[in-house]
Amino acid sequence: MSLQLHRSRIVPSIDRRTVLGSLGLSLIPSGVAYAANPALPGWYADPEIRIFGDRYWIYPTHSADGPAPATPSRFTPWQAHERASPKIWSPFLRQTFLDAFSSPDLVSWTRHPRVLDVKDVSWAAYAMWAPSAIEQDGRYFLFFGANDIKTDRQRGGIGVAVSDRPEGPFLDAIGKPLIGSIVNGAQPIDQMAFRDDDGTCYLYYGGWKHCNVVRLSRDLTSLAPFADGKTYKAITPSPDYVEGPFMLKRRGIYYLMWSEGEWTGPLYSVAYATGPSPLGPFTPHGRILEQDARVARGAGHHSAICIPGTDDWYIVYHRRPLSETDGNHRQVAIEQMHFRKDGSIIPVVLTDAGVAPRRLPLAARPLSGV
Ligand code: FUB
Repeated sequence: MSLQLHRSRIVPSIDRRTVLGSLGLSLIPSGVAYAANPALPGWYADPEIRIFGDRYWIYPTHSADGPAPATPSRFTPWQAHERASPKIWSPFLRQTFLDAFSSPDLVSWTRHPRVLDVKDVSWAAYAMWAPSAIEQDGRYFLFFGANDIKTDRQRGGIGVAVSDRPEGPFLDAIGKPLIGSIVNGAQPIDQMAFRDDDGTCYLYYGGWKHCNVVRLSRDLTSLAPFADGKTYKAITPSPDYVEGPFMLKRRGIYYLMWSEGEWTGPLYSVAYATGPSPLGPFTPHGRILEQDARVARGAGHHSAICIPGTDDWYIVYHRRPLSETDGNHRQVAIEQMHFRKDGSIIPVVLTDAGVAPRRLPLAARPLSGV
């Protein structure tokens, strides 16, 4: 089952011309149809954008309030037992599945419900968060967080699921968490899979103000030690780092990005650092995405994509409408992201207009992770 959504509308082009003109960028002809922001309908957060074949894919966290899932997942006795803990914040009990969205042009999105469900992950019971998808040898791997673990005594952490198709269904690949404990102070959440140009895949992850990176095995279902024998490397790039790491590579420079602030509040934001290798060392350069009192608050936990064969970048992130204060009321938005000549990132302008339709070049299959 899928739901076709078309959210484009004609917007007054003068606004975007003014904004882009102030950035020294080329003008856009008037009358162009843009996707409205939010780009996706419903409450979703932590969006990761990917290109698979000729389509864009967004894998977000389901981010609704309230005590129960909209449509109940089936629970085993163990899952039901875990869910009965009074310590769990009720909105997290709704997060028993992940939806995905696909689009040929960044404007018209098709919803693919429940690409992953706790019914197919025996050790996951709630708080399914921040999916990260990557293709390897014709199969699709979805890394996800579950159970919001606070101690090593709890079962949960980061899992990996696999499917033959980007729309799933994804099934648990190893029957247990891939990372199920707290290492270097990092809560095992907010994973992001990145493939470097040499084919090596890394997983960046970490909440609680600590960021780790691990190397993935060739089949992406286990951790492969680094050359020095270590499996986990602490790479927290800044004292302000909180969670949501994202890695991109441009012109040989590694950009480690992350979210700062409290995700339920207005000040949530995105900052970045650069380094000469996937392991750093990383030099912080400050924030590039934050609230705009005229548009939305709590802008953060993002991902980014480069159109293959170009230097055109898009950032996908979540934000809270000005009318909302509920922490879980988060929506997914898309903007263009621009680099200066010196490689630094120009702070992103939050818009209600969104982006113009952008089809992928034929046979777009990027080698690197994004
Ligand atoms: O969506 C659940 C959590 O909120 C994510 O793991 C954090 O990054 C924050 O966005």
